[in-house]
Amino acid sequence: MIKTVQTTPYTDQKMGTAGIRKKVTDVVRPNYIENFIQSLFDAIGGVKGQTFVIGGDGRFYNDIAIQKIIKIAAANGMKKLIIGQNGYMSTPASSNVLLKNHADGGLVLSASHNPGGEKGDFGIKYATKSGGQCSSQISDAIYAKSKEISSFKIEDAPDVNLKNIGMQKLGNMEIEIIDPIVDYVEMMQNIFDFEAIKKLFKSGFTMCFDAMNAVTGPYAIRIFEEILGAPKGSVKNFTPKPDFGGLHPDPNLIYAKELVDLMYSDHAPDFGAANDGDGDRNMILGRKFFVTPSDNLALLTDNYKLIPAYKNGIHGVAKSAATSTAVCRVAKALNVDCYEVPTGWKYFCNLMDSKRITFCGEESFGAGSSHIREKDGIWAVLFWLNILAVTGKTVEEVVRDFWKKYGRSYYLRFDFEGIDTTVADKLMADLETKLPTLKGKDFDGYKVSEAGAFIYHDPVDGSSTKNGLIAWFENGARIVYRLSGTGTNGATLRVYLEVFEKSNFDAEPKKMLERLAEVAFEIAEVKARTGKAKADVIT
Ligand code: VG1
Ligand code: CO
Repeated sequence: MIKTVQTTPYTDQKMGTAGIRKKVTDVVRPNYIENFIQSLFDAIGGVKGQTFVIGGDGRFYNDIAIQKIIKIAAANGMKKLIIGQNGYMSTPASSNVLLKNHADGGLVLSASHNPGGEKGDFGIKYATKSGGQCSSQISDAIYAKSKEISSFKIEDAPDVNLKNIGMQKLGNMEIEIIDPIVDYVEMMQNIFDFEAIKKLFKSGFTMCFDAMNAVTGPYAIRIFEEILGAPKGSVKNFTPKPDFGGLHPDPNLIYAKELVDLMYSDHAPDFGAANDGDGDRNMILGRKFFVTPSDNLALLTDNYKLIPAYKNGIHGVAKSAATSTAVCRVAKALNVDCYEVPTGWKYFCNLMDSKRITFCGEESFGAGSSHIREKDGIWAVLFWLNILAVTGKTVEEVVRDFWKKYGRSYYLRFDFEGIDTTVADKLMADLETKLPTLKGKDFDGYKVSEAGAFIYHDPVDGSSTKNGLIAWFENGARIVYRLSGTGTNGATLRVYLEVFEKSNFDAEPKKMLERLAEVAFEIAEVKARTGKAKADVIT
């Protein structure tokens, strides 16, 4: 039975860098999810006769939100939903299922790397039939609808059982519960040399994969332990938990502490990796060695020939503007195009669809390729295992060889969190006016060569997007400033720093970037405006 329920709009249902992200306490307000989903369906012209893929990272409220969405979809005439078992599906797996089934859209219930639990965050990512997250034009249309919504339609029915794989029905809508890992494994087997990696583990190679109590645990157990033969126990924190067991599922040196401590200890395995809440980010470590994400993208690109799926050649590459220039040097050497886009995976999608690029990545621990339209954490881990299996090198040797060939970009990101949004917006606006006036100014050897807003012109759809501000220096150094679009607590100012070294490879990034950091904070008047003398998080 279909009910039409009267509702009043919320004014904050605007998507950020990757979908809508809110505090759980906001999302549990009456009809919050209902309003958002009905606005989404209305904004895209209805979903009658369509097929959608739905999953989530298992965080708190995943189970409640998914039932609401199922019932609203049925009431809006959706033909079919393909749902991950128990309502779980990683972001990359979801993109794969969407593309494989030629579905019309996809929803991933996730706030990605943000903390979970009752006091944490909740979110929803919306992908179109391209397999990638919707453009800002579409999210603007959803936002506009959400501000004028007056009713939603919902099927008045008991909750759907999401445990049993197979077909069922809700009203006229078909529901197929799938094991999303099966399709994901098949895709990975078609990309990488599983036999070579099996041999690597047979020879005694050891690894630790930290799933951070999030969605990739079961994928990692299946792939690394059961199929590839990594010793039992290689995958840690593998049970998805609604609060991620208290972990902050952001795979970096700060939040993946358990893994980092192990990898820097004397009984470290050969290889360490972690994924984030929804499985699209990766962190790679060797014994007492950390691979900077910007280097990671560049390195994977440089080694593409070792991977069966790419050995016959790649199109170009792309990076977000905030990511270091390492991959640009590789692209030049390989004689392929290198694109620079705003932050957010959606900006890579047109480039992949038009076969302009094969690989892309971001400094925020994201890398991926055109096999899907999302970044892919386990893909990056398998890429590394494949490289190590074929070359017989250690992680550190691979990176050092890379630096020898291309030089090293020392890179760090400084986050100033919880800033008043008005203060942050003013800081950025004033900085945008100030930066062009600094051209030619010398800050102790850092001479500004160019400075201003980063504006991306999409070569495929002709749209233009402004994202962040950049200062370039004559010695190759760069500063990028932008405000985060995934936070739920005031504004976060991100300051990204990079210096390039041709031969000095053994310094501490913090030391190498010390002066540039001072310059960056001074130019933006961070302390005077925010009261913060130091960054809250440095990654
Ligand atoms: C952050 C990262 C960005 C990433 C986005 C979504 O965005 O910086 O690179 O694409 O998160 O990733 P922001 O606007 O906070 O800087 V995920 O894994 O959170 O979906
Ligand atoms: Co994520």
